[in-house]
Formats: sequence, structure tokens, C-alpha cells
Amino acid sequence: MFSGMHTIAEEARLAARALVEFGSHLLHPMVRLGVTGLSGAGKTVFITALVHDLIRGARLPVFEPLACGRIARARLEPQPDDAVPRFEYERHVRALVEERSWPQSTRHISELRLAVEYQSRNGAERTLTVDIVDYPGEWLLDLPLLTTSFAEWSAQALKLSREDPRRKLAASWHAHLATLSPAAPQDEQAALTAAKLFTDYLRACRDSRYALSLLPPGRFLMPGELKGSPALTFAPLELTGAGPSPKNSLWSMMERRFEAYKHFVVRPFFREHFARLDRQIVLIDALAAFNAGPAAVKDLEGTLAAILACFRPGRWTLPSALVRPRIDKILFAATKADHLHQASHDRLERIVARMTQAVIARAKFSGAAIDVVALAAVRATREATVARGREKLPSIIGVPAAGEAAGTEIFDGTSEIALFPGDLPDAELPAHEFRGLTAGSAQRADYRFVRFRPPPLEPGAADGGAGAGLPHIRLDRALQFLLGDRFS
Ligand SMILES: Nc1nc2c(ncn2[C@@H]2O[C@H](COP(=O)(O)OP(=O)(O)OP(=O)(O)O)[C@@H](O)[C@H]2O)c(=O)[nH]1
Ligand SMILES: [Mg+2]
Repeated sequence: MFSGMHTIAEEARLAARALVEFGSHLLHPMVRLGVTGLSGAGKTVFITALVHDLIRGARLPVFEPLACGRIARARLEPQPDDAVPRFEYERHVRALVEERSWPQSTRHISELRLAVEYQSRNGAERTLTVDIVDYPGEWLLDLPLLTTSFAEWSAQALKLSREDPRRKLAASWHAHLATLSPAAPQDEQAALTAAKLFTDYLRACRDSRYALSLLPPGRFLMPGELKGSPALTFAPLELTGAGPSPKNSLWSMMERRFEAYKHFVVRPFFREHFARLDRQIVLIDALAAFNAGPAAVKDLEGTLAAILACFRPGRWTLPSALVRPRIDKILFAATKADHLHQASHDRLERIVARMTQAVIARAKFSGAAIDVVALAAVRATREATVARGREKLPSIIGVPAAGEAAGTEIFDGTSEIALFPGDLPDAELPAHEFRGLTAGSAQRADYRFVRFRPPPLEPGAADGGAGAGLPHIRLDRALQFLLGDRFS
């Protein structure tokens, strides 16, 4: 009952804010663009490249308002939320462009506001404000917890941890779990040890060899400012009896902390960020999963389904804003397409469309526009056809990052190589088993995607003229879908 009332109050608050924001949208056109994706999907790189290319007037031929010369200028502006750190745009650009290295994995939330001055179709001078938020991808894993109880989460986490390949990674945590009795008196040391072993297990699953995605709670992997707090000191328990949990038991202690985690961590993140989005791009690194193997692909698919079920697509109209905020366009983007020859881009798009088909169907039903694209926000490779015996292999050329390996070779970060990454399976996910890193050595894996260093700026970029962007693949198509109509 209480939780029902709580939900209604929360909905009313969201609806009131949506109404205020809708009113201000009419006066000052603005878009709150959600850049969503699991850790490593490419959010920070995407945001940096998007902003950089807009500010520098890069070559984005499919992005109509820019290509037609209607965009006069794009610039950074002070952001709207005073309590959120600013996205470190300049630092990320310096890393990408000057050092030719990728940004670090994101540790906390940040925000950026871009003002784009343009001429509307009827000639009026206007400014579109675009707000973008960046956050650690791990936090996204928490959204499904909002509708999950401690008992349900424990059962799910345990079941999953008993399947391969997780089972062997969970051995130490399972051994400790077997010593715990949920009905025993609450015990801080037991909770600490359980949380630590459980976190170690989640971290092992994330290793690129396994590349598993479904690893909530997200803050266990990326704690932010909450490191060491009770809200992060809990773990699943093996619950046999039905609830409620006995008073002052280990069970009730864990349950309380799980609820605290949802209350203090997950719900505010959802309310302050996701519930306010107008448009959304969901970045998916399908290639990392292919690299690891079939278990990782299946895991990624399940994780996406669970996360995307938390969004509410639909057309953003005044009546619907009264009820709840809506997302009216969603773009699913397979990132790092530059790891493949363009001959495989269609396949990558079809694979991602298949992974997200349930959500796509639901979103279409609610009236939201959906598209799927294979893109590279920053294109680190060129293409070539390499002959191997009689075969001609569609390959890519780039400079692998220092320490990356292919076969027995370890790269130094300066020399260029040509690489045939493997052919993606056609259309459907491979029903047959394929071999990834999880199953054995890199030499025997079916796919090999190495991390290339970011590219130099495009020719002519140094003088700061038009076209002074980073090379990309279909970033302009993504922009056209996400923002094109807002420049009308
Ligand atoms: N070649 C290529 N690599 C990319 C691209 N985008 C991202 N990457 C690679 O993917 C890594 C992760 O990208 P990020 O943008 O940091 O990913 P993120 O989604 O912000 O990850 P978290 O901050 O951990 O949530 C980078 O370090 C690059 O190695 C791209 O467009 N092309
Ligand atoms: Mg990031």
C-alpha cells in the first residue's frame, strides 16, 4: 500500500516537472538527449565526437541542417543543473585528438549543454539547446532493480551465478554463502565479506575474456562517492522460507540495505536523468560480446531486454506529458563499426536489431520512432582487401593500441597493421556455437577485434577550416535521426 502511494506521488512529481519542462520547450527549443549504454559501449567517445564535430563544423553530409548551411554556430554553454559536474569535454578532446588515446572509463555523472544557432526553414534565427548527460555504464544495470525485491534479486543472482561460465568465477563467493544462515543474527563482518566476494565475482565476469553484461548492482563495480557505505554492503542470500524476514536477522539487514540502495542510489538516478529524456540513443558494443563468445552474446541480449523494459517510449504530447514524460525517438546504435569492414555493417545492424526486437516492437506500438544503425563515432581504421592465398579478405588497417595482442604478436602502439576480424554471421545470431575468448585462447577464437588507437584529424583539419572533424562512420545519420527535425 505504502509503496503504491509512493509510486503515485513520484509519478505526480515527475508529471508536474514534465509539464513545466514542456512549457519551457515551447519558448526555448531544447532537447535532452539520453546517451545510454553499458560500460565500454562508447558513450563518452560518442558525446565527445558529436560535440567536437558540431562545434568544428565537421563533414556530416547526411545531417541536413548542417549540410545545407542552416547551422551557423554551435557552442558550449553553462549547464542547467548546478549540482552535477560538467562533462570534461576539453580533456576528452585533448586525449582523442592530441594524444590519440581513448578517454578513461567514466566514474561519475556529468552534464554538458550545447547551444546550436540555426536558421529555421522559414528563415527565422533560432537557438536549439541540447543537454547531454554522461554517466558510468554500470549504473544502467540498476534500473531493473527498481521493480525487484531483495528475495527476487537474491534468487535471480544465485540462479545466474550457477550457470556456466559464471559458476567457476563465483566459487569463493558460493563457498562463503554456504556458511551463512539468513535467519542468524545480523552480522556486519559477514555482510562485509559477502559483499566483497560478491563484488569480486561481478568484476571477474566483466573481464573482457567473459564480457558478461548482467552484473547488478552497478555501484558495486563503480561505487562513485558511496564507496564503503552500508548501502553498498550487502549481497544475495540463499533464502529458503518465504518472507517476511525475521527481525534483526542477517536477512533483514541485507534486505534493508538493498532497499536503501534502491532508494538513495537507483531511484534518484532514474528520476533525475532517465525520466527527463526526450530522445535516446542506445549504444551497444556487440563486437565485445562476439569476441568473448556465445554466452556473452546471450547475456548482453538479456541485459538489454531488462534495461530497455524500464523506458517508456511514446510520442511526447501535452496530454501524455501530463501523465508521464515520454521519449519519442530511440536510435539503437551498434558502436565501433570501424572494427569491421563495411561489407559486414549490414550484418551488424541486423544482429543489433534482433537483439532489441522486443523493445522495438513495443516502442513502435507506442508511437515512438525507432531506427538501428552501425556507427563509429570516431573511425580509427581504413579499409583494404588483403589476399590470403586465393581468398580476398575484407580487412581493416589501423594502429593497435599499445599492449593489444593478435595471435602471438603484442603491439607497441605505433605500427600499423592490416587485420581480417572475421565475418559476422548473417542476419540471425549464430544458432551454431562459435568460439570466443571465454572458451580458449585468442588464436582459436572466431573473431578478433583489437583496440585501435584514435585516428589523426582529417586532412585539412589542422587549419581549423570546415571539415575539421574526426573521421567517423554514420555519425551524421545518427544526428539526423536524433536531432534533424528539431531544426525545422
Ligand atoms: N574504434 C573505435 N573505438 C571506440 C569507439 N567508441 C569507443 N571505442 C572504444 O571503446 C572504449 C570505451 O568507450 P567509452 O566511450 O569510454 O565507453 P563508455 O560507454 O563511456 O564506458 P563507461 O564510461 O565505462 O560507461 C574506448 O576506450 C575505445 O577503445 C569508436 O567510435 N571507434
Ligand atoms: Mg564513459
